[in-house]
Amino acid sequence: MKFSVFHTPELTPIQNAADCAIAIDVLRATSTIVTALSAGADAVHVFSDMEKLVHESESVLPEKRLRAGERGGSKVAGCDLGNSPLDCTPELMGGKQLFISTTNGTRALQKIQASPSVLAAALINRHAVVDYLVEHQPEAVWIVGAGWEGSFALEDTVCAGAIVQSVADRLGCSLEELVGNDETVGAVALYQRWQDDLLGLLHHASHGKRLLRLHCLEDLKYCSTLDTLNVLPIQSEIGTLVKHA
Ligand code: 3SL
Repeated sequence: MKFSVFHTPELTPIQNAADCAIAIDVLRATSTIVTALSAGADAVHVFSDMEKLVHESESVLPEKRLRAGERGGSKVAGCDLGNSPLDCTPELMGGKQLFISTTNGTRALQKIQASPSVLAAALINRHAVVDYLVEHQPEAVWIVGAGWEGSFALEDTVCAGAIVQSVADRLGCSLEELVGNDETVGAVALYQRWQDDLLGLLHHASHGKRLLRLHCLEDLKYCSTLDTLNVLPIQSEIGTLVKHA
């Protein structure tokens, strides 16, 4: 296995060369997708475009669907919910199709959708992602951070580092054997520095600060916790994620 980390969708090569590609948006899209599937959503459909989301979701009965939309951290008017994982309760999600569009996270997923295997990762499901990688051992693994509007995001990079470090630990191999680009070395170094204070790191992150201004401290706490949900979102068809069996 060789890991290549890309900090943003914009920095990800156009020509897909990954056997397995992983999108990360710790704050908060992939944390929300993991939580929605854990809470019983049947599937999550991702869109970068709100109009397309509304149009496509019309094909599902209103009582069977939920629309989630976020721009700039806030809920999009007219949607059932925004992008907080804390809203994804079993009562709300059970048996529903979730249609979601967010500022950056859904774009990261779209960027890698042509890969043979597409996963969504966050700190909360790091363990489930690592289990999959250790079992399947794909040759080239790309990890794409959502970032924020084209810029680097600390929280996505630290999660990439947490995944690579854990794979090295599980396989008992050196990091050198797993590293495919310099960004991967940086991601692991970031994780090694902050692994015992991930919430502290999220307080330094520009998007963490943005969410704190929007009174989302509980979201930061939730999203900074490692390995709490044993759920792996995997793409079943282009743009649709389901719980890996
Ligand atoms: O950028 C995104 O896709 C979102 O996850 C941003 S937010 O955390 O919902 O503000």
